Amino acid sequence: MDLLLEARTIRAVVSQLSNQEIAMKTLVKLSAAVIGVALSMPLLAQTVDVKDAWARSTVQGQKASGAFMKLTAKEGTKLVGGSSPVAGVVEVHEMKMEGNVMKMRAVEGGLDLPAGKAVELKPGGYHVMLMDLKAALMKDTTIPLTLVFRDAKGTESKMEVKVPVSTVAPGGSMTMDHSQHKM
Ligand SMILES: [Cu+2]
Repeated sequence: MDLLLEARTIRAVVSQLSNQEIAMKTLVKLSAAVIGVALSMPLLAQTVDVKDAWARSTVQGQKASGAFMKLTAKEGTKLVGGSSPVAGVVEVHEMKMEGNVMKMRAVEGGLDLPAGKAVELKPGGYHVMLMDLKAALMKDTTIPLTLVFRDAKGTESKMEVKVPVSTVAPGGSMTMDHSQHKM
């Protein structure tokens, strides 16, 4: 978990710089470096398999978006939160019909990931909510996203994933447009 501590330290240092634009650019570069190191370390324990991750692109001024993926835990755990240098707040959300109104809210206590069972986060259902976006999420870029898991014993672990930004789900199926969703 040294890499995550390093990322946190970098973030703390960068946040102290006065010029926000320079800070953001530096942060993006440093984050890329940290991910590069993480990917080159295959021995790092991966207890949750992340597949088909993507985040929805945003337009300038849009403050929120969603990230989607398929998660399969080796041992039962919960997705309890996350963080990303591109967003001020990252939460695990679910969307549900209440009467005939689609409502979104934080998943209390975290999203259950039963052992060996794929759990899909997708538009209109569970999603990782990216709020207080620092810049528009541009199509065909990738964003770093740190997922936070908590196992049955209450031990937290983190995993950093690179999430491609796209306008639609990979495969291009018809999906609900998250950008229309009012906070
Ligand atoms: Cu949401």
